Amino acid sequence: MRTQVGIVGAGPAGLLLSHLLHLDGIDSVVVESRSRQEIEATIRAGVLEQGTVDLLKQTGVGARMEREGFVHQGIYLRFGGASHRIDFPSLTGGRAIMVYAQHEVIKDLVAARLDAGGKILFAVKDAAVYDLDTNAPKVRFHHAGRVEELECDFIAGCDGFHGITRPSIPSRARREFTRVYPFGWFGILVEAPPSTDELIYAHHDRGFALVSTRSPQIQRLYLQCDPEDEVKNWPDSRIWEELHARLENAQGWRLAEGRVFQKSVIAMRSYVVEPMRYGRLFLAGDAAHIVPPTGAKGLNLAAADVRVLSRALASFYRGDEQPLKDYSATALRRVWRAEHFSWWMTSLLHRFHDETPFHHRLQLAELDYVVSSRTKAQTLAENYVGLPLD
Ligand code: RFL
Ligand code: PHB
Repeated sequence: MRTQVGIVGAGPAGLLLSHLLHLDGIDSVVVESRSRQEIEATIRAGVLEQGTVDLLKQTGVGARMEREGFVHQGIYLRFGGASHRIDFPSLTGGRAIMVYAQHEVIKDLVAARLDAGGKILFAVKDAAVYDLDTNAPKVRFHHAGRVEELECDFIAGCDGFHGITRPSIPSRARREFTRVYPFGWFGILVEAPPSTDELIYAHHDRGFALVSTRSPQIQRLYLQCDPEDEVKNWPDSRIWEELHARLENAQGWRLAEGRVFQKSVIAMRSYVVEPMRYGRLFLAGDAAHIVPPTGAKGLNLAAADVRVLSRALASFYRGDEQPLKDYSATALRRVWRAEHFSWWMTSLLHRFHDETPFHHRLQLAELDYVVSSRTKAQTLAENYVGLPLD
């Protein structure tokens, strides 16, 4: 098998890259270790930045999102017993966010690729990449009982944080930056009506909590937990007790309960590898960087990476290699901005087990500043809706 760009991983990064390359007339093959059913059912992100929304619309994969997604014009920061709204359009020149689940984006992208005759190989085994420092890098894997070799001009490593492409870069050719947080998130999906019109990020003595949504019938809720915690330690009664305690306040707001039908523990980490390239292997999305979910940036960063990469590859095939040479530096600039924002939101809103009363007061002072200074609120808003892609 031969293609121009071999893409490892059919997450948002790999599928969107394949779609954008196709629009530029560039051929690609996506190899994915899981089944189509699995990737279309994995519950992850929910918030799309304005730039991601615009990109999906402009490239013809935004129709269902426009019908079924929810535009939110702000978020609430809740602390000290009161809620404070951050209004996005007035702080960012009219920008907003879209609540639309990641697996719905995946379904839309898979459908678009397959309708256009695109090649996605699901359920491949033992994928490995070779000859990265030559002009003919290769992906080898098992598929449908056979060993296959895909010869490429370039390989895109879009296989997430636990993938095989990043570790294929010799350790002397990469530098890693990591921070692991001393807490995780306990996430649930609930059959219940919405309790709020916009997301609530709550700072509380018992720990952080977040109220998000998926549809008028399904709500997505998170609460800070021990990173080693397990689902079996959280019967529904304990979940509701914690959520009520962390979210409800004297203003009379009440959280609607419902049937909990999905529970999971999510680790929190910040991670960046530099550079995002080795020879003819280019990393994009979670394969190259991880952010804690507090800033809702992961999927959006993946989209921003592949937009830069698809354009750079298109330039290469038109005879200009410079954008490809600049890919890592261009992408990393946005990555580090999002890393900072996600770290800041996380540090602002969570309880740290080793925190002193002094640190706690500093958090409250910072939160108060965010909701009382237009400049500070604007910093949060412009990062949350996402900085312009260009
Ligand atoms: P993905 O989505 O992990 O996709 C990688 C794909 O590669 C496949 N793969 C392999 N394929 C072949 N061979 C191998 N050896 C392979 N190894 C792996 C995998 O099966 C998979 O299909 O990475 P990608 O495309 O870079 O996308 C990144 C996003 O998924 C991630 O950043 C977001 O989900 C993060 N995130 C959020 N991001 C946002 O922008 N907004 C949010 O609101 C948001 N909320 C979240 C989140 C992540 C969460 N979790 C579960 C970590 C909320 C949560 C709870
Ligand atoms: C979600 O709806 O899953 C979600 C929303 C906001 C975040 C993280 C996750 O910051």
